[in-house]
Amino acid sequence: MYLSGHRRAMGPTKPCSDMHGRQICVNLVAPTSISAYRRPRLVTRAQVDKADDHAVAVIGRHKPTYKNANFPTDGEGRTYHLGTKEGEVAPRILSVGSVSRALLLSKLLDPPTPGRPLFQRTSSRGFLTITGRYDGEPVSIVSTHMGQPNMDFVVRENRAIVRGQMAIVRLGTCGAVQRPAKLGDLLIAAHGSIAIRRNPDYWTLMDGRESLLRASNSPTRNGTANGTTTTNGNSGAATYGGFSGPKPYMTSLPVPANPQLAALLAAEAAQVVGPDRVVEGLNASADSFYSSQGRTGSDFDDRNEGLLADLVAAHPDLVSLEMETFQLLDLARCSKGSIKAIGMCVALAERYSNAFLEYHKLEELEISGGNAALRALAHVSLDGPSEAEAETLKEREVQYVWN
Ligand code: R1P
Repeated sequence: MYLSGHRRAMGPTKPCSDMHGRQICVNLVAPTSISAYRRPRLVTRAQVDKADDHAVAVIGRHKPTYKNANFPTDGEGRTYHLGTKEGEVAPRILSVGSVSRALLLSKLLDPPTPGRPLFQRTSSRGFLTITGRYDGEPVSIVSTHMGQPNMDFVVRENRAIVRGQMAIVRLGTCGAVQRPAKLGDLLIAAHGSIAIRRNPDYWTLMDGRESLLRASNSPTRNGTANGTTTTNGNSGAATYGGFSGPKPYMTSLPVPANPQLAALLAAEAAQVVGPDRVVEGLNASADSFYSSQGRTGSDFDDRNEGLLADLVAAHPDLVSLEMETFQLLDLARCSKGSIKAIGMCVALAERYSNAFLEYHKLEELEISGGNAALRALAHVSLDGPSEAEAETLKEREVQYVWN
């Protein structure tokens, strides 16, 4: 769609494509004529034909028609957030945080045949999927962005459009929680992952608790108020002068990683960077970068000063702290055996020394980790679709972008 009627009033335009790959134009700068210095009026793409010269369409708000509120897909079978459909995503997926990491690691894929570039699609929500082959095996690289809800989209929407068993490896960045994990190491969640969640009830109930605490400290009562030292921690409720209440941060029990994929990945990683740069252990995925990872500051009442120390005391094998692996492993665990998953992260920060990796070193480590992850993905054994499923696929003539 070309908004030619509005080009004159709105100045230069930038050509780009909409989510269907159709050519559209976006106005870039204010108009040059004095009368046209009026603030442009935003209209939806549906209204653009009736709009005046000062209107500019809100690009990207136009979505195809979705059916099924329970699991929305469009008329082509494309998922709601990732925008991919059957045949575009391989059963072996490398999930990475950023778009730039996905683009970088796509250079490690087998060179595409001339005139047939790698499949690449960016959804309206910014999820990028790149599909090609690695060591001859079809693989997809998906930029997952940040946090557990985004990992949930990636796992569930890809599961819905891929047939047969799947393998998903996350390659991210993380904080190294304790030695032997150090800056630049590849930390593998071979012992699984716990989740850390901030508990808003702690603050909601704080007033009531503090009055209980004051009462328990009063000279008319016996006992010691020990609540002041138990604002953080990993298990059980905090005690306030004999009254127990919720704690500011809650941690889950560990969920396991796939042992076969973990062993493969550890072996590949050791081969790429050397065994002394690979550490296997437990991961923790937090629901935020700041308070739930024990980062302190004075702007908010976070009550997290002892969080890291408590985590380490409760989990001596804890090595990495990030934001997505738990969701991946939890969904794989609940996938009825249909997903094998593991997470590996480059240690970008040392939480115990407060050191942060020089950013220019990150790309090299992403490539090392990417090579190890892609090798593990390409070589892990997966069950194909059942006979009945294979039959339906043939009947439906699904087109695979890697063929
Ligand atoms: C925070 O800066 C982000 O970096 C880490 C965290 O898990 C979070 O997503 O991983 P990625 O580098 O994969 O995004």
